[in-house]
Amino acid sequence: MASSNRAIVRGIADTFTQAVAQYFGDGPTDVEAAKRQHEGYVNALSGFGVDVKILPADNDFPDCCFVEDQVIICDGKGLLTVSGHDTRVGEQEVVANAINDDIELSKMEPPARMDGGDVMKFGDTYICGISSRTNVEGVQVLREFVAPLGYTVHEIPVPPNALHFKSITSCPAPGMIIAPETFFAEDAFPEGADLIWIPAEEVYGANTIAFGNTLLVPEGYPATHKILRERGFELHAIDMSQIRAADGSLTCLSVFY
Ligand code: CIR
Repeated sequence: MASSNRAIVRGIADTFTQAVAQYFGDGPTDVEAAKRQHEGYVNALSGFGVDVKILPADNDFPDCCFVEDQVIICDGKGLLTVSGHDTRVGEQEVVANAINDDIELSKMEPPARMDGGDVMKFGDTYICGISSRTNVEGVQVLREFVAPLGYTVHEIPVPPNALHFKSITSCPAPGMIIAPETFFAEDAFPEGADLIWIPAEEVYGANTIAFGNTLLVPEGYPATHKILRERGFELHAIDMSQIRAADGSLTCLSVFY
């Protein structure tokens, strides 16, 4: 769910074809198309009433559009992560500078590592994936960050065929989680979660952003869209094909703060 009505995003680098990619895609092939898709994303957020601040891309960082990975926001405070991929560590400063007038920031230190794509707010719990990018030390820092604010952390293993926990899930409404069949054990999720299972072959369709009863969804996942409509959601679909080719999902492209 969108957790506030202001967000930062960051443009697509001219070097986007060099983005890290090993899960959903083999790497983007068309930077201009990626830029158009990113513009479509920004327009969609704006159309939902989000005040979007656009940070300039940096061609030294092909993955710089994926701002979500750099900071975890909790009730007006921010935890800057230690990026889970070495090539992405230098993306953070620009993100931190863009929000530090509004958000009190603290900084994770190595050996802790985390990508924001592994962290989902779920009521008074933060579900945190343990993945190739987020380690147990990172989860411990997250726990210490959210505990004084009244939240607990629920760890969940991310299967080896997925990048981040939220690459393959989302929370479309309080208490609900969209997840692909076969990727998780049912009891891996917090007790009482209302799980909306989608077909494994449409795994990319699991990541959505909710604006009230309307979900921003990636174009092209018909079985998932049918399931979500049957659950009573309205859908707003956008083309994410070039972003997907860089292993990016809808939530990866913004930080709501
Ligand atoms: C990466 O491998 O780090 C980028 N190509 C994709 C990051 C996607 N971010 C996210 O899921 N939060």
